[in-house]
Amino acid sequence: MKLYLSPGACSLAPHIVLRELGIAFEPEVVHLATGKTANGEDFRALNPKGYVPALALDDGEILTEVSVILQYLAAQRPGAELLPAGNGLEYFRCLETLAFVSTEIHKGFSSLFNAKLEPAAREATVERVLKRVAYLDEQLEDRTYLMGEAFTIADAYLYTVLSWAPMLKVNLGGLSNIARFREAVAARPAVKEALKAETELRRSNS
Ligand SMILES: N[C@@H](CCC(=O)N[C@@H](CS)C(=O)NCC(=O)O)C(=O)O
Repeated sequence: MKLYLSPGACSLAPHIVLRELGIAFEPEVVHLATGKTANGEDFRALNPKGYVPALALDDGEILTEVSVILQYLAAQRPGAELLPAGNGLEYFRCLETLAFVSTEIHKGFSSLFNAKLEPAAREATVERVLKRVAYLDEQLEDRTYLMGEAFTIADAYLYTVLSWAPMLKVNLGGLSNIARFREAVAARPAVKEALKAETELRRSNS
């Protein structure tokens, strides 16, 4: 497999999950501004959406959308249970959380990257995103990870998007369960490896 990524972007979530699952993959940096990959490939020809992440499967198929790539990866190693097994409520709870992170938090943060956002709209967006993050802070009151004591794909996703908070000047101070969650995720060996690899990829591709 090949993961098309941009260091520090939402592609960090599948990057973490690939390492959590021990799946062999090749990282390929995409220069989003030019649409070229580090190898000089035309990224938009591979993925007309033009954004990362994109996962190239061994048969040449390209899979996109963070939440779907994460589910695909979890399905490759069902025994690892990064997505609760079966068709029970736990499975749907995890998908519910994944959708919440994607549509309420990822998309909220994404709009703050828009330099043309007017101050009032920015303020309203920050307020809305913080309300959503505060909801997760409450959920995390009695647990280490979003679904309980087991790390899941939803945690990799939430950790990734929350890592943008300082850069976007979103103050997560006061959300103590979120702070504990971020520390717990950051301490995982696969997460440390992914962050180290992305730092090196950023350096070697700048
Ligand atoms: N709906 C997509 C959004 C992906 C996305 O927002 N990617 C950002 C990086 S986090 C990106 O590549 N932006 C550049 C662009 O849109 O051209 C998903 O969930 O995967």
